[in-house]
Amino acid sequence: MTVLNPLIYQPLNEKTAIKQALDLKLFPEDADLTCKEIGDGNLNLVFHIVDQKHNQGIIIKQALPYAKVVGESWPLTLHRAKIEADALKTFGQIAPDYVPKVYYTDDQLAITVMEDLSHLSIARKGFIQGETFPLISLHLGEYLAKTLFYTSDYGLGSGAKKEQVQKFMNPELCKITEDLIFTDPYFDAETNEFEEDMRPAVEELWKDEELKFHVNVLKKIFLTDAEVLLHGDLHTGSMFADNQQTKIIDPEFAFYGPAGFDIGQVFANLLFQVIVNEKHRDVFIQHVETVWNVFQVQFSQLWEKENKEPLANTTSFLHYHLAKYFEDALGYTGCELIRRTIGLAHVADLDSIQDEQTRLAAKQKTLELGKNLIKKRKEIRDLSEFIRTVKEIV
Ligand code: SR1
Ligand code: MG
Repeated sequence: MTVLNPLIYQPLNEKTAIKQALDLKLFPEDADLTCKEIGDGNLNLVFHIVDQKHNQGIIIKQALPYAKVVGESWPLTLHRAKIEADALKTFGQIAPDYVPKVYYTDDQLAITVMEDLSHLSIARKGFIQGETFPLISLHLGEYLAKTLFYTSDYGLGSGAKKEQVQKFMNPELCKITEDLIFTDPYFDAETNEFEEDMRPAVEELWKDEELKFHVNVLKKIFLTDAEVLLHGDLHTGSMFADNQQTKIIDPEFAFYGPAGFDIGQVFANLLFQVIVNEKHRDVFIQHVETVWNVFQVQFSQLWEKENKEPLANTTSFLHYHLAKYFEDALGYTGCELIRRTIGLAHVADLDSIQDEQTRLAAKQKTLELGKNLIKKRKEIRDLSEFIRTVKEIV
């Protein structure tokens, strides 16, 4: 339940956001500040403040006490702003090249003031406009290897890791994921959204007992396997990129969960482009391959060099982990493909397709691929089998 102190918390507007920036002395005294609210996500306000005189900017992100995508009828904890700020700081220490700098945080106001990344594009928007961001998969593989290793029992030591598990308890945001990814798409829930023409495929999915069993297993792993500190919402709308740089933003869903969840969300959101982007299909298949290959190599190096558990440092135990992460990742890839197609919070990769037949055909494929990956994740034993499964359906 969200408890607000109205004397302290106030949603900012473009004027008060500028005042906040001035009070914090984040700009020179002679700055000429303009501010625009640019938040286009599902939950928060985002103010872009620019000093036109010195051509410098900052971002002030503020959590709203409700989910913006639905409205005030869906109250949501402001504590997520602290989780996000703490996660940005943790990930920023581990993988500084890939995380925006945090300049200031205020838990009461639920604000995080951070680096202006407006020279980059949101990866999803860039992809839809025809960009491929050639280095993004290498960067994502490295980001995943570092964040998932250094926050684990093996990278941190079990005592320090337990302190982190406690710090990143995030029950309200986890519940959103539990409902929207693992529950609602599998029955006739009010939150679901799909075209009437999709109904036969959706009703078939609701009746698929084998699929629902596997989704329950994946949900159970999500609920109980506190392996690593996850970003928790690692889709391509949470990434800024250009041809040289990648920055990962928005970790308000961060919590200790199964490593395969972040990897699976990355796979799924690249696979939307594999499905819809005929021109660059091979590039996006390569992106999926690179994410896993780079992750695997770098995670293995960290495992061998930095492992805090002497007895755990064996090749067979490393392979046990990589196999588990891969299997889980395939399952979570499938869950993300399905929820973004028929659940709440769709993706523009699919919904911006103007031609109805093309759009519906793409959605049939995301559902088909999603179901296959969830059910067959134990049989798909390596990357080449994964890519073969993708190609068979696409
Ligand atoms: C009510 S929040 C809906 C979705 O937006 C966020 O970005 C997460 O993906 C969440 O599931
Ligand atoms: Mg987000």
